[in-house]
Amino acid sequence: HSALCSCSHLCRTATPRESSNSAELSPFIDNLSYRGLMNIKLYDLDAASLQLKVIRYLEEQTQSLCCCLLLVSEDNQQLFCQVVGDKVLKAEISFPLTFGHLGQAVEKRKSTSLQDVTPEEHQQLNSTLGFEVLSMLCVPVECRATTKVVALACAFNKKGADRHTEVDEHIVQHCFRYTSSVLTSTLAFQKEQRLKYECQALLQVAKNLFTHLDDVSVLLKEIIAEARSLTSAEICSVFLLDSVSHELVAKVFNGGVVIDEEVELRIPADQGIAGHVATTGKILNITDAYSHPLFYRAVDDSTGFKTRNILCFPIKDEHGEVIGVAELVNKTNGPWFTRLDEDLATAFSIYCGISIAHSLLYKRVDEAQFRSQLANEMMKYHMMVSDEEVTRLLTVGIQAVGEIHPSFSSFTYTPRSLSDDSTPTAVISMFEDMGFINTYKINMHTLARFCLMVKRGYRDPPYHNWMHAFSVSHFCYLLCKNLELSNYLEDIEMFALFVSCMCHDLDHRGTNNSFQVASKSVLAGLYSSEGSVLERHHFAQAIAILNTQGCNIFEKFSRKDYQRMLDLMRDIILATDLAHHLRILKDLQKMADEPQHHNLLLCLIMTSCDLSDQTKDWKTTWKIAGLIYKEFFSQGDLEKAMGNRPSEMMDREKAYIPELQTGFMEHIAMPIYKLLQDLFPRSAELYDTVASNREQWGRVSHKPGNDSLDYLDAEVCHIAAGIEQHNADTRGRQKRIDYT
Ligand SMILES: *C1O[C@H](CO)[C@@H](O)[C@H](O)[C@H]1NC(C)=O
Ligand SMILES: *[C@@H]1O[C@H](CO)[C@@H](O)[C@H](O)[C@H]1NC(C)=O
Ligand SMILES: *[C@@H]1O[C@H](CO)[C@@H](O)[C@H](O)[C@H]1NC(C)=O
Ligand SMILES: [Zn+2]
Repeated sequence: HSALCSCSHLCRTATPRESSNSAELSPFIDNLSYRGLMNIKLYDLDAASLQLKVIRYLEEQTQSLCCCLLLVSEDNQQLFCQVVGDKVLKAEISFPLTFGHLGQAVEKRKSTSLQDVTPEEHQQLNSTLGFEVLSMLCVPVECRATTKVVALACAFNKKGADRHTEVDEHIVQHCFRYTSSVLTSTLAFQKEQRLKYECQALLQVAKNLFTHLDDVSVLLKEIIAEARSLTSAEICSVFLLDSVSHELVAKVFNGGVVIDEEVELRIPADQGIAGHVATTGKILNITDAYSHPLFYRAVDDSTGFKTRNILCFPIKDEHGEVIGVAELVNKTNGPWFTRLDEDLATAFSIYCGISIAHSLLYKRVDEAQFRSQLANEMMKYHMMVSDEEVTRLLTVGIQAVGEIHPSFSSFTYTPRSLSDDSTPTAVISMFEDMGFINTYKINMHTLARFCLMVKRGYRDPPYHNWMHAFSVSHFCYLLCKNLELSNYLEDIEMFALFVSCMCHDLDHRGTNNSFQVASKSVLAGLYSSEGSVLERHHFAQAIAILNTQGCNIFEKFSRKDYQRMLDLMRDIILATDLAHHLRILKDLQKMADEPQHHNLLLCLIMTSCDLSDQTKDWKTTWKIAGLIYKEFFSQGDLEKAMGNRPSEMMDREKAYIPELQTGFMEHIAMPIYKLLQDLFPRSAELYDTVASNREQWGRVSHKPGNDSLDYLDAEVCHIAAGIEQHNADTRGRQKRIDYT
């Protein structure tokens, strides 16, 4: 799963479909096909690639022209389809689960064939699939853990026969005996990614809203345009409540701002769907407008619109009073608005409410302090961790570190090899192993909630995401275990280090400090006068999390210790600005004679944790470079879009990665681990690995052409070829290539 291949599109085209040679189908599922099944690597795939593989396997094994998976939605209301045969659909198809016999196949857990469906359903299948369906077999797939039906596996048009057989059914069932759990977990992951994306979209919206706080109509237009695109609605409108006349006034109608007061559309605040929502304050999700008693048909008749479905939600102020109503009409990529859309709308209505209320109150808002308060309010809603999540994390109990991996405590262990899901458990194991839980009497629920909140506080840029924070924290743990840091540092300093590692890049946006200032971002507005803009924000976010109900892992501290803890965290997190590191470098070099200087030592340790990817094997270092430059280049793209010239390192058309990496390692990374080695001779192996990685970069850059790099293993070779290709292109300055 290389960095180069993280784009699933590339992966798909990189695995060409082999033509299936029509080997005779064995009446029994023999060892061979079992092994065939095991040979397709199912882990580490995204949902689409996984489905492609499973479908291809089913097509070969059941000798079918085409197969697909109809997935059952979370709320059991819909079937949806993302992949048909070898095609990943641009937009997923979905239909109600009550849809004829396929719905029954799910409900009754019974396989269905073409003979079972009505001619209308047959017709519908033909037109959806784009070919004449001659035979069909749809087998329900159960999730082994929950025994819920999670999908229907469908095979169409058996080759050389007019129908599928019982053997085919067995093949399908057999296939999912081994793959259903991977399938369900991948789908769950996909859903989580989508939620994360949507949350980020919301935060982005919140950010945009700040710039329009002075003009309520523009603000509303902005809000509704976002709501519309997030939920895929055809039409959108916003009504604000005029409490004097008790009417709803259309401020945005059909996507356009209503400016002309003359033609303002006003409806009584207690009539129709919008009126109902305004009165009850509850969201209304109407799947079939014409059959709904509240739907007022006259508007459609006069405008010629046809309304299929509606999602109408209240907009409330901070005190929960309804101040308006938003209406989304006609879901474009599905039969009606889903549960997910409702969740989005609910989150949205809170955001809208807060910004509208402020906008109405304060005509002009430019005070940084105020904006920051606003951002924090939004943050609180955005980041809520549910009790269930906390309970789920705690039910497994505290895992011993050796159980996570036998070499979990060794410098050679790569924490990034853990799955995202298992990182919170691992963090708790490290807390336990370092004795923090015991020493500081940390409540387990508080700890679990804190960890989940911190994880959630990270966005998803290629490099500065939670996985980075996790691996940095793990390295801190390694130093603690292997260098006996407790001989040098106080307990509370060690604790501050570890928590700071977890929090040190919170809410990083994938762009650097100069970019914040150049783009006049909200953060720059808040902190640019003090320098280290991002680091100050990371620290502020850490404090915001500690201040959130049920998250303060320092709650049992004395007042004095609490203050000490926060001071330490601030100093340590601010030290992650490399500019700070370079400022104190001279002092660090002097420290070898005077290791008692705790503050300097903490800074050095923090920086060595932050750059610790460089101390891992070459393959890891290489992959991480891919992620870092992916992030740099997207900042470069933004700078170009703003009309600025990015620095060479950020410019995908100019950067020569091996040279940049060599420079970085020689001038920044190697001196750091050298210093560490001078202070702690036991850390010598770290310096050695960094130095050897630097050698590797040198070899990449001096290798002429892009022929085989046989000193690397196969996978790295593949990545190397990508970099070589990139470099060749860069040198030739002929062709723009996406490194990632
Ligand atoms: C939204 O529609 C779905 C599907 O009919 C229904 O189950 C759900 O209860 C509706 N939600 C609301 C809040 O009306
Ligand atoms: C809503 O969807 C229906 C059916 O797809 C379509 O005929 C109608 O024009 C749409 N309504 C609007 C307002 O776009
Ligand atoms: C941050 O980005 C700017 C703009 O591309 C660049 O000039 C600068 O060198 C970068 N700073 C660091 C510390 O990487
Ligand atoms: Zn970092």
